Amino acid sequence: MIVRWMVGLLAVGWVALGGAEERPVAELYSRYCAECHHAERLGGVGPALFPDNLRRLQKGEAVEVIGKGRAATQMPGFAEQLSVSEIASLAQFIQAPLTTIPAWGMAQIQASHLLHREPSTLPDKPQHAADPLNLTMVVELADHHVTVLDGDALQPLVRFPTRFALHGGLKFSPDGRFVFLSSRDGWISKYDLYSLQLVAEVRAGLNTRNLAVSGDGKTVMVANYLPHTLVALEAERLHPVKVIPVVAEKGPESSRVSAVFAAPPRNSFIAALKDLPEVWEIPYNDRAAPIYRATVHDFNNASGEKLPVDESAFPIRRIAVEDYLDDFFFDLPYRHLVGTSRNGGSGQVVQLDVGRKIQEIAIPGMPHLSSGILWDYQGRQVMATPNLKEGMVTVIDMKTWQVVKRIETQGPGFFMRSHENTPYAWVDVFTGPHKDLVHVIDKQSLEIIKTLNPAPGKTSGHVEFTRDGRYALLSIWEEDGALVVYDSQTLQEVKRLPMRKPSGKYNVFNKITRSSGTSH
Ligand code: DHE
Repeated sequence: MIVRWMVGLLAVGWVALGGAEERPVAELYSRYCAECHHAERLGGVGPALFPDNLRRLQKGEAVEVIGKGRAATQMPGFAEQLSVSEIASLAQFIQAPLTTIPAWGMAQIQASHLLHREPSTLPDKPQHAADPLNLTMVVELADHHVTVLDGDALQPLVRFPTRFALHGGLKFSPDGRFVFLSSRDGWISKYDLYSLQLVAEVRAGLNTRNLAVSGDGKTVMVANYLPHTLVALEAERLHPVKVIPVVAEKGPESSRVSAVFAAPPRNSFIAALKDLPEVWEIPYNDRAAPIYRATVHDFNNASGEKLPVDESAFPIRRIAVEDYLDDFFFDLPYRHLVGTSRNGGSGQVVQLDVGRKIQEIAIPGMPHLSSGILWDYQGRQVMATPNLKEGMVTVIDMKTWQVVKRIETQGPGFFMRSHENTPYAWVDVFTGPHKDLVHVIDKQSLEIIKTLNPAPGKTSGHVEFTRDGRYALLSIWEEDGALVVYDSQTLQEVKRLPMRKPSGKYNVFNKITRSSGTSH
């Protein structure tokens, strides 16, 4: 008996020390990585895994990430399933070049285009009785659906299937009639909120980050990790207009695009680049930002085909910055951008008209600027951002760029929201032992006045408000989750609707009026 116990103990120790027989790396990859990163390493829910795409990965970092996971992403640690040498083999495997990287240029994008409904045949009035500006889209990740919620009845109006794994905020046409969705594997969809049907779809990339709709409603810009491109689509039928390769001005280096945002007062798009220390501004008409250098690149796809586009369309203004900026926040006139790198530490304030950094802000941890919000505080405007690594909300004065307060929370948070008609700002505790908590912060005292625990033990996160700010809608972010409706004044629960892993929520009115309490 004792002998058997000792043999068992030795075997466990042997495995823990990495002495067990190593499984072939291809088998490990398909068992542990392919589901999220794609069988051919081209990316899916997780990014593509090959050297061109992983240039910023420090030496040894791959081993660390495979073993321990990556904070603020869906990447878990595999130290318990894989031996030390298996982790090392996988880290080496993903650094080996791919034999073929599929082309995804204009020809492929055009070929993927699907027109489900000719826009000229769509009705010109809503075909339902709900207030079209008080609809809220709820993304349900468990079974890839969107529920369209009637914000007055607080009841689902319709639920429609989406492409696999939507990510980033849903975006609306300026009049709020159409909603645009992007999936991590590159599909862009346009849905009509009058007739409640899909209009068009196109696959703009292989691994996509997000999309932005221009202030004039004519262009949809898509940010891709793979290939390293921005893709302009005309917004009516989603036909591709231009593929913009994201390359260094002088060198062969190219970059993934972390995200693209519309800056309507500037008539431009602004893109965050993951692998080049630059911010790109891309004007979409003549009244664009005053200073820019046009650097339009012909795009040649794998077969060398030249695009039939107006070369002067979408010129690129490059703004050099001191670090890679992965994540952005803008002031309301879009004159300033606050950017941070995911490596964390500090934020840079870039004045967009002059095109240079004007200030540094000390923000420890990993602020999640794209979830930041604004409000008026003691006669000035402040922004507040959750933090993906630390239990804190940082409140920053938008004029002096000084930190007004660091509000301690029960753990790292992902999302923050408020509304002009409520005195409170809501922030979740998205990860860690307190992932079931949501804090309510008084916007004037900057104190947490209540902490909600709507479903003990279950992840609660991401709040959106109804059009009038009367109700706050909170996700219980679980397979068999729910949408919890709170009275935003009394903070009492009003009702609970079962939903399948509800994630982001987007109210048409709050989004198209660019409420200061919502993300960009
Ligand atoms: Fe997101 C928005 C980046 C992981 C859910 N996320 C955004 C935006 C960016 C971003 C740049 C703003 C774009 C926009 O709205 O147009 N997200 C990143 C990352 O870099 C990160 C940390 C790693 C990654 O895997 O890409 C990341 N994000 C996640 C998740 O793991 C989340 C929680 C689950 C998921 O769906 O993948 C997630 N991100 C979201 C949501 C929004 C979002 C729901 C929109 C929030 C909003 O209210 O606008």
